[in-house]
Amino acid sequence: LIASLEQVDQTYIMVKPDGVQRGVVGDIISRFEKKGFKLTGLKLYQCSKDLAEEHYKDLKLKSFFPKLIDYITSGPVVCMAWEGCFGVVASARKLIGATDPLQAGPDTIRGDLAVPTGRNIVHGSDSPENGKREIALWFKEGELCEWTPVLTPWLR
Ligand code: 3AN
Repeated sequence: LIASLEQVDQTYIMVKPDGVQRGVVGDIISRFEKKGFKLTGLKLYQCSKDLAEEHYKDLKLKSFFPKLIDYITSGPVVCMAWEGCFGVVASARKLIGATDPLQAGPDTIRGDLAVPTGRNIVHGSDSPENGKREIALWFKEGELCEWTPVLTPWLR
């Protein structure tokens, strides 16, 4: 347990344009805060088509790819970097719920707040490697903050 607490991972979480439009940004941030993960980056951002395509490059051959890019660039998103002990990436995906919100469990973000897969309001990295890649893609140097949680140092 001690060893796994020492290994720190990062995950990139993004409230998609529908989440911003629907006013659920605070609710979504709150779920990660309450879980005990550490916020290291946060911004409201209108992304370019190029950035959206790079972010979703693994889905380039999917039939829904053009619609996905239109959706992600349709308005501002909220970009977040969250840090936690080993397991933060998978745990964040549990909080988010299944890709298809109708299959997502109750008490998950998508299960509680979304209906169609094409408007599933939030993104979360699917591996620690992609967490690093996506945070580097969406944040510039100087936009991330290293800080020590004074009140809950045992959480990480
Ligand atoms: P997740 O976001 O749960 O990791 P991925 O990586 O398979 O799921 O898909 C990335 C995004 O592509 C989804 N969040 C969703 O917005 C969109 N997407 C995935 N599958 C479909 C689909 N069948 N139809 C429309 N959009 C989809």
